[in-house]
Amino acid sequence: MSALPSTSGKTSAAGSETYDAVVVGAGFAGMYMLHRLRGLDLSVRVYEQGDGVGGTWYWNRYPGARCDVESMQYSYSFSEELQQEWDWSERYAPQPEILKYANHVADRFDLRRDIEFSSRVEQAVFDGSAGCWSVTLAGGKTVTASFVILATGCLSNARVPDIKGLADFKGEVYHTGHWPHHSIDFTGKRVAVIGTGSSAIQSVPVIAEQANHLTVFQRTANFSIPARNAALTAEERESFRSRYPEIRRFAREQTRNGIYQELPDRGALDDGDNERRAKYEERWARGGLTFMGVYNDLALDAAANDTAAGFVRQKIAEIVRDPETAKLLQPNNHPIGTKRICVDTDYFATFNRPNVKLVDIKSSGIEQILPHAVRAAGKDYEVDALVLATGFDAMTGSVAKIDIVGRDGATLNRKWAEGPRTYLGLMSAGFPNLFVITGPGSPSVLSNMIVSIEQHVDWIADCISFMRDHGLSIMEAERDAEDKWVAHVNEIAHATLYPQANSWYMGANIPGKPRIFMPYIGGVGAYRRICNDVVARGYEGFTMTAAERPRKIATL
Ligand code: NA7
Repeated sequence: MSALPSTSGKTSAAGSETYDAVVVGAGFAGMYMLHRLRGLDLSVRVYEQGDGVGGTWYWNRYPGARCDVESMQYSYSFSEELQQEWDWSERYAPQPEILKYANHVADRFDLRRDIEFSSRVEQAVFDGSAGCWSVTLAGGKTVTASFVILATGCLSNARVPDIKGLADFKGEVYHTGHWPHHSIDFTGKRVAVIGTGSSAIQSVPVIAEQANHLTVFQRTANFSIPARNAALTAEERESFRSRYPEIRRFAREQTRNGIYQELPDRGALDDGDNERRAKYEERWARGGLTFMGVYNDLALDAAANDTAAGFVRQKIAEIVRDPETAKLLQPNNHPIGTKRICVDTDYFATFNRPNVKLVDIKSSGIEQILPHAVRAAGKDYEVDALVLATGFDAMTGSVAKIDIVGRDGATLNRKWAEGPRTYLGLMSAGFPNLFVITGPGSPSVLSNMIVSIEQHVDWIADCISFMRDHGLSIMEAERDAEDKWVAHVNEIAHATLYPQANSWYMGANIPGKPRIFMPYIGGVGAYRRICNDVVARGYEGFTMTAAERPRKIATL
């Protein structure tokens, strides 16, 4: 437990609350950021729009919701006691257990006293002369802070598609990313799921077991690998715990995606057909995201990628009995892995159930929602409930909802209108003392998020500590450094197959959003070294100054 003194902010002469830092969001990023900044004795206020901690795991309560990274690795590493004491029950923890873990962390480190729940940040305005931010909450309250840290999450702005007639539907409507907190019972009902991304792939098998009838509307077929979820044994947990220092270090420093695994040393075409097939079979039997780690060129070489894609398509054909449905479920318009690969439990087999139907809407989409039906592919499908598994305005959506005004009245939304521009995914030029955790231009969603969150939080906390120690109060990304970083992020993305898919990585799921590959694809190990080198070279590419009217951190 933390033995730190209360870090409540002080009230200024003008009557507004003043903090060293405001953190937006109390998910895994916001909670750890609070913990680290408190450790520096800074006054911190966290604003969270939900009424509890957990972020993604607070909102995504749909049936079957689980993390696609294994529990023993999808967990904080900053506290040795925490990682030794917390018992994960399954290989992939279900959402309620991850939420319980988030709540445990909040209690264990006494975080709640500095978090204001049900508080949405609407605006943040930088005051150049005072060298601080004014942060305004829904409801009108304004506080000031030296630093603003956006821990707003990458998949937190649920997208309800603009489908004709949706508002006229008379039955129940749910979005997977905004699921109600009470339990939903589909027993005896006719349910429609729109979308076949990860959220649908996890929820479809569970909903199918409950519903009288389930219709799944598919615009794009997706690749999915069996999770092979199972209860974790005490021995398995112990095997991780005893090797945690090595596992965490390897995941952070040596891997691309922040997941401890053996690293491939050859390409798919370096093996003959039989050998390659045996390797894919072994990974398929093992299950999970590491399927893509079998060879080192699956994201780079179309012919290599085809071998893995073909293998998965064949598996789908073997599982799904109706040949027409099997064909529709076989992805054929993007290389495997270029849309986030899914991890499932019995997704494809669910289409063998007599109460489940797949409807292909590739060519004309959902035509209309009627009061009691979905009209698509020239037919009306009568339903009692609609599940929108239609995804998120990813990476930038939650940032864009805040009106962020930097130097000289420039807004972040205007600056990012043609695509997000950051230096290292951490800061954007013209917006001093504003940090983004796992922002666009960092590995972020291409990685085990907790690894990337911890790296960013530590970097930001160390940076603020450095500034305090050196009497500096304003930090800003240099435009030139930012331009070079944006060019680098683009260049390496376009050396891969990723931009070939209409993915949310590319902003392609949101009409009108610029098509830019948003995350940094260089890998968490390489990225960490770049960030560390920037620090070693005196925060190269950032300008750090004392303010015109210096404000000393922690003694405001
Ligand atoms: P995703 O992966 O963005 O999936 C959304 C799905 O919804 C996808 O199949 C979309 O088809 C479909 N979609 C979106 N809009 C429509 C409309 N208007 N009509 C029909 N179908 C539509 O979101 P998820 O929540 O499943 O997963 C997000 C991430 O969370 C996931 O990658 C994991 O990292 C965890 P499309 O592919 O765009 O044709």
